[in-house]
Amino acid sequence: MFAAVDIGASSGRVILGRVQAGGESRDSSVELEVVHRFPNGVVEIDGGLRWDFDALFAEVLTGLSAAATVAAAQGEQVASIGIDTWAVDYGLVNAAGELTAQPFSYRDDRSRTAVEPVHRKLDPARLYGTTGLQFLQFNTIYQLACEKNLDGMQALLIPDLIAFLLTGQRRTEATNASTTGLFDAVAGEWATEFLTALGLRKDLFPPLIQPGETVGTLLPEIAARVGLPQETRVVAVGSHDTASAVAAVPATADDGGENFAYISSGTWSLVGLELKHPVLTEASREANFTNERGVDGTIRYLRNMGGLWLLSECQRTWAQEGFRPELTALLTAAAALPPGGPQINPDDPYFIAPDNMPERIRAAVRRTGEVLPDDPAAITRCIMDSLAAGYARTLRDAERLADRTVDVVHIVGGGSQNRLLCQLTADVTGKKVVAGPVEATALGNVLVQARATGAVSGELADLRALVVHSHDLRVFVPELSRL
Ligand code: ADP
Ligand code: LRH
Repeated sequence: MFAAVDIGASSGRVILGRVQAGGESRDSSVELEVVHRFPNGVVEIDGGLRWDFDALFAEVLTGLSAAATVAAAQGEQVASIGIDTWAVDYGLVNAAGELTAQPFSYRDDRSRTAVEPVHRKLDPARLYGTTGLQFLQFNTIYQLACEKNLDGMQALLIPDLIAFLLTGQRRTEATNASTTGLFDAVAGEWATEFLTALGLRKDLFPPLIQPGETVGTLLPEIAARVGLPQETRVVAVGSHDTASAVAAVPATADDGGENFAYISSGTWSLVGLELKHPVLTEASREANFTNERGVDGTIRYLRNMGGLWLLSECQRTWAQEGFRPELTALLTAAAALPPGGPQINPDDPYFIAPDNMPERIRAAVRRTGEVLPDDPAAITRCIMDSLAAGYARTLRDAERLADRTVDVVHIVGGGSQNRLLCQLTADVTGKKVVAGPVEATALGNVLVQARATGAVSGELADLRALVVHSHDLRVFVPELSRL
């Protein structure tokens, strides 16, 4: 069995994965069992929006203990551990190996003011030509420019920081490195000239490691604490959660081979294609597409779009006002409203910070000259219409920029349970939508571990076939009458 530590911006889980490889691929399967779940979110610490990393790491240990207990009860062992989280953010570790502060969240506003100074040293066109990274004000490169003192420090991306505390080994996993703005998309190496240009040490980040390689084995004190043998390996997976999610997109040869698109739908919506080579054209930069690294050296050609953060933040505000609608009931009420209502731009940086989201959405609609009632169902519908319209625009751009035709759109992650969003996406794109699995990220994490330990073999397509065999997927076809 394999333990997947998967922490998103809204929640984390430790999941046990069991992989069975049959002689025929249809006899193979990958099953998950969630052994520990915990909430996550940004918190105000020392005057900044940060992640309570110490609390998250304690949850990881609790989860690994649970994994050890559950596996042992079934007469099995945890063969290895893989870790994935959201991208971009990092913790600073000193020479003694101590985390010097709780890591800043990308939702903190500090990096906005660092964009211009960085661009004065490194022209955005030059940056894009090498990194292929979508401009987002919180990319690691801008966050690092806010650091006052990096002497003797190393920056560890969040999954790498967890792996370091478990094993004592410092590495930077490549799929997540590709979100820093300091990674060469073609060479697959650090863009050291950019580190130098910004006055950063070349060894600010630890050396790269690829998904499937071993980070190390458990430190004795960690092994004792969680009840796992010290030889238990931490294996690098697609440690950027989106890389693991895309690795488990249940695309099949029936989807027209490579003619599938995906939407990894959670706090953010990651909307795009899997390519063999990056697209670094000026047109691609203007459309703000990213070329992040996927498992097996693939390119995740996508746009990071606004996501269900818009809704979860509304829910948080409504709860503070004493109104706690059940999510399914809210979505049903939103689905009953007529189409053609007002829309917002879900990508507007105006929505990044946590603050009265319903009012911010209504204000954004007012600026378009329309009126959105102060009613949770209407606001929910506005979010869903806006997301679906954004998905359609982005997919059209992706097809044009990468010269691909998309036959089917796979929606994975928490948002794949949102029937309204899935149906609207089918309606507005005019394409078949296949929803699920919810836990694609953990599946991608487990499958890469399984392949690393020899439990399964093959290419990404073979790993994806296991997902297709083991999970129920829901199909949505366009209902043009609803538009
Ligand atoms: P992240 O990894 O970014 O934390 P997830 O992939 O876990 O995000 O997705 C979380 C989102 O999934 C929630 O904000 C919510 O909108 C959506 N979601 C969760 N459960 C359901 C459900 N039963 N029905 C519809 N949507 C759901
Ligand atoms: C999704 C995600 C996304 C990044 C964002 C910071 O969880 O990793 O791919 O752009 O968080």
